[in-house]
Amino acid sequence: MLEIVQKFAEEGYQIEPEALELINSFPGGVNQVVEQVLRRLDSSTVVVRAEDIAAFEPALRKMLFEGRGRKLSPPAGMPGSAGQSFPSGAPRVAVPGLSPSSTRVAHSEGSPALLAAEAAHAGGRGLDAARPLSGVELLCDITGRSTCVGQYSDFVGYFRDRYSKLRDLLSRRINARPIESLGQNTAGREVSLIGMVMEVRTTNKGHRVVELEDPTGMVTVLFQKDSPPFEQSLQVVTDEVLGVVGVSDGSGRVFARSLIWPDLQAQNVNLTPCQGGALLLSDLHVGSKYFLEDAWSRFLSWINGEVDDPSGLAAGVQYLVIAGDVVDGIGVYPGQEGDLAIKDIYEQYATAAQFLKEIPGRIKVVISPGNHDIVRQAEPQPSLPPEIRELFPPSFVFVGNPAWISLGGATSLVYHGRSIDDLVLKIPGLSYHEPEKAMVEMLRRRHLCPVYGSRVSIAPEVEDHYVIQKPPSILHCGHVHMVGITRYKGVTVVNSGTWQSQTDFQKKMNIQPTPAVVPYVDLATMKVRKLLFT
Ligand code: D5M
Ligand code: FE
Ligand code: ZN
Repeated sequence: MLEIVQKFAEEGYQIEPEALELINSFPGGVNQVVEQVLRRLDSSTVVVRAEDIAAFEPALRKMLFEGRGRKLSPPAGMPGSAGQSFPSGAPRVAVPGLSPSSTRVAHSEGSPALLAAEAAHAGGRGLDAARPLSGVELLCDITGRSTCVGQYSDFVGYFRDRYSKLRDLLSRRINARPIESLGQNTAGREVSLIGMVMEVRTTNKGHRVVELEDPTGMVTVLFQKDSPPFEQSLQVVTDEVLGVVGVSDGSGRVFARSLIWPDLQAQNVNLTPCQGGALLLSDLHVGSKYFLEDAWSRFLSWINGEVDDPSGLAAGVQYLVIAGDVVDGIGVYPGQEGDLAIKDIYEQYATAAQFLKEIPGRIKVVISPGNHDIVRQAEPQPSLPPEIRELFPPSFVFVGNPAWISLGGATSLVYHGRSIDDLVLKIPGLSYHEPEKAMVEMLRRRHLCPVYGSRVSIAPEVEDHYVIQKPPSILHCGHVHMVGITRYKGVTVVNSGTWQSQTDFQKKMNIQPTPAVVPYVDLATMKVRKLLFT
């Protein structure tokens, strides 16, 4: 019993005796149950109550027995409504994000020179370094668990799960009523609602209108031009789940007074003791003419201790995580053949394996796929298939996209980041040049891909794997080929750039990559440094 209390205390939670009893009543390993409960708890929880455990009970039992762990009522005509199948084929070190321009210093013989790097973890961690965890653990991904076939009912189920998970998070912040209860008797009264955004538009007079839906009905929410939440309402995107407080007119309209995103609590302090350093990479694009082999060699020389390392960081690296686009793939975009140095995708992976084999064996390597990799394009994506994995050293860990992993106890949410394309397009003020800002929007919305059905095709799985139910210590994305680092309410937010120089296509799109720059995260302090191998 005491051990369980201690485990919760270490994660910053108190636990009620009734909840303890419930945990003990599960058949199977208590440790496993505790671990699963901790994964599912929201950081805003202070005291873990019996009802919290009860809410997780079906999932926990399933996990224990199985050995592991309109949109809400869709209108006719939406994808899948006719029952068709879902298309599944289809160092130099610089201060992170805090200083917008990092000074460049010429590197000597492949050794990354150090500049500066002080972005202390807001909450502080490593308070109990006496019991460090080690190793990589996959906490959750889609691999082997995809069930959807793209039927109408799958879409309804998917959106209901998205709604209910996000409503649960918002319910901690507002006490909402069902939309169906907004009858005549509410005219002139203040009401609170939680709904999914069906539509956003601007009226001729410049007011913003948001159509919100919950499982009981729909309502039109008006953000008047001169009202306090008007500016915020410009950031609203379709399919996200929001809270609104406003005045009902009793006939299906609400005049908004405030808008509430699920967001994170003010400060998420993760007290899990972690040690070592993690290198965050993505978008190697091996096989592309633009893959920067020389820079990669400099990186390998550094990580293998073959060059001077005044920072002393190389020796402390324990983890290396790749957030997708390991290879350039084939047929990903029109005319790609002209950009390929290796035209066979298996050869691309074999070459990538050769490059990655050079990483010292003590470093745990994790590989998650992206939109150029050889897995289904619909997300969530499973991990790379066995015939590809066997090209790599057996110690490598292959996970899906997105994936929750633990790096010696620090939770990292790894997502390739294709939704950044949609966020940049839809949210004013965001740009490819500051991908970390788009990633903060994911955290505010507690969702990796708030906009449904745009650039990213999300398979309607039973569960919405994109809801950020518990804040991770690290949110790690790639895809946009630009390094971006910031910290948001205790979460270390990193976009890990690329190893591919600017392609013709990116030139046309005015995308200026920052290749061969590797973010290094010190897991004890959550300080991030940029190592430059350019
Ligand atoms: O994506 C690399 C970068 O190129 C990323 O910023 C998105 C952008 N990109 C990729 N494909 C497209 C299309 N079709 N339109 C606009 N922008 C795009 P990567 O996935 O590595 O190719
Ligand atoms: Fe890429
Ligand atoms: Zn990509």
